[in-house]
Amino acid sequence: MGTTGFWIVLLCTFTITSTSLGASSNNRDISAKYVSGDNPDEAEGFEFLQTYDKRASQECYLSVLSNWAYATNLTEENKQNLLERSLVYAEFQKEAWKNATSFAWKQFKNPSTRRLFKFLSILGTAALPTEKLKELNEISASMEDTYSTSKICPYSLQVVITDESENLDDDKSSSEEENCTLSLEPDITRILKKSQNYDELAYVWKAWRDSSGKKIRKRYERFVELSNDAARLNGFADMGEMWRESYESDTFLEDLENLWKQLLPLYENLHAYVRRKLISKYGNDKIRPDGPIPAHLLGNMWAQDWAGVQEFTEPYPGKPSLDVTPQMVEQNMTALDMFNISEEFFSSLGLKEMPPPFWEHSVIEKPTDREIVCHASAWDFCNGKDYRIKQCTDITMQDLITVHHEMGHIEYYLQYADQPSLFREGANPGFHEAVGDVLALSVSTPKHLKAISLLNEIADDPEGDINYLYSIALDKISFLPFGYLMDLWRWGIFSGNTSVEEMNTKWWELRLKYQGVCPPVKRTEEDFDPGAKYHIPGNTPYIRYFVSFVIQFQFHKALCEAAGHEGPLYKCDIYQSKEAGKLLSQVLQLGSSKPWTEAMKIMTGGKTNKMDAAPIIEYFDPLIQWLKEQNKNYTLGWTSNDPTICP
Ligand code: KAW
Ligand code: ZN
Repeated sequence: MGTTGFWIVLLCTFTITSTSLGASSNNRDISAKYVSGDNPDEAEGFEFLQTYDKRASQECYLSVLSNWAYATNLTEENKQNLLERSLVYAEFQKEAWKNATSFAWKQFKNPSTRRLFKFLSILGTAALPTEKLKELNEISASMEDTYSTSKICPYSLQVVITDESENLDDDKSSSEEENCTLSLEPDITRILKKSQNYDELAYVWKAWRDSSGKKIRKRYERFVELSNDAARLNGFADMGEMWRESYESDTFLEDLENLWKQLLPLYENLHAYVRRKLISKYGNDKIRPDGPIPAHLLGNMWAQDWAGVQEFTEPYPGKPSLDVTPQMVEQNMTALDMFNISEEFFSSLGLKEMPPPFWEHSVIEKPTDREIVCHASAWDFCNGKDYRIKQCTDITMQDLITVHHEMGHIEYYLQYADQPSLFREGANPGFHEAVGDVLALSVSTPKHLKAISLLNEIADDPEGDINYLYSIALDKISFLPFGYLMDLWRWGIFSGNTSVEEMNTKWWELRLKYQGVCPPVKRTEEDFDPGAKYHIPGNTPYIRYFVSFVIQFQFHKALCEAAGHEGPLYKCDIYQSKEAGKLLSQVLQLGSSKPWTEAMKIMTGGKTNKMDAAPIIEYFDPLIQWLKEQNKNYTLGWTSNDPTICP
């Protein structure tokens, strides 16, 4: 999360802005894209940018500070401060926009100067009249608040309540409330991962949606209207189109669809295999052999990654487990230890260490004395000094990977710190999401885990390799359709192709079509299930993760080649390779100063400037062959007549 102009608005939930632009006295069209004026003086334009940069960094600092204060302590006072600060920041942005768009910048000679003006000429939500902007900011803050403070009652209490529901007295409601304190992180997440009780899982799955998404529905409808108003004032058809602009590509939608088509066979084979294992566990009265998988049985609240089913679905059981969570707990590892492990990997590549303010100010454990936004994030305070992570770290292998993910964001910040503020962004949002994950691909290898004493013994044989690839597939392949459909859904809402009366049904149509999952209890338009996933109330675009999951394998392959790795891609560990570190750093240092296609070209040594599914397919190839063999006498894919309830 950072804060400068349009590109930031796309990244940061609350760094939104404005007052009435209509008052601007000149006749520049405020509802055109990339507005420019008639001042041809490039030297003056350059000077303006220098002044802008200093002010922008200061304003950004104050804005991010108020965001941080609220996100790490969800009080009414902090919310009011944030809302006020957002309006001040919007004023600054509008002022900057007015000045910037007086220049005939499209005729400027210097390409970097043109690019800076291009970024500045999109105002973002600050284009809204003040009243609407205020309303948008308030809705954003309140949706995030509802999501982040949502709690549910334990299943055990539910059983008691239904058993004794006839003779309950007044004491019940108070004892019920006292016990209804389960939060998503860590309680509910742990239940989803660990419980193998069909009914308990269905209860928790529904209770979470009742207490989060359902409550947000009405506010989200208004939020969409206001967001679209803003997008139109910026010259876009709707907010979905405005979001997609950060990829600077005319073929983005086609490219995504093509990638998905190439990856579908991998997903279908994993889906069919896991479905069979789940039928063995839960029975064929619960799951059809050619049907979708009930969404609550995959070990994750959104069925977005399936690591939770690893233990009982492993291809070759009885080998050393690849989930090192027990070792971490046994070693009494702390959140701080996990952050130190991650930092050590970055420095082994010759990359930058986390600066002292990072260690001083980051929140890496869930506080017990206040409510915070637990969903992990990485923050750039725009002053070249202050960088922080906020994470309610649980002592699990999955969270160790998340620590690397978040630290990847900080490393990107540190690498592009010398760029002008407008270029302190990822080459595209998917690049930002990919950095930490690329390192985590090396960290997760059995050899590396053994080297850092998290595994005692490794199964260095073909069966062990399949187990390993399978465990990574449960993180990466399972995620792909979810990473794709989140924004397919949102783009449909923003464009109006999906009407508000069918928001939830459409969600389940996409969940069925792409993921092949179904809800364990009937869903209706009273519910709002997308709102039960952080990025919807948090207003964070999601296609970046789909992009990241594809390109991180391109990066992994390129860095492994730089490191001189030989042999299969999945065995590569770039630990301590200064060559790999140098290449990565070259790309990160660019920030968004060049279109991402150029960054991709540098990363791949000129081989391609596109997103390419070939490396992820290559990485998983032995597993794909194995799964195909396992599935040869079984149905691939799924059918269902009604996406809003499991058949
Ligand atoms: C995922 C990603 C990597 C590995 C495993 C994964 N499993 C699932 C995901 C996708 C996604 C998720 O949980 O559904 N991951 C995250 O949300 C991690 C959080 C984040 O680092 O991406 C965070 C989200 C966020 C964005 C804006 C406001 C608040 C939270 N993004 C950043 O902190 C961030 C930092 C710099 C630039 C852009 C984003
Ligand atoms: Zn991230």
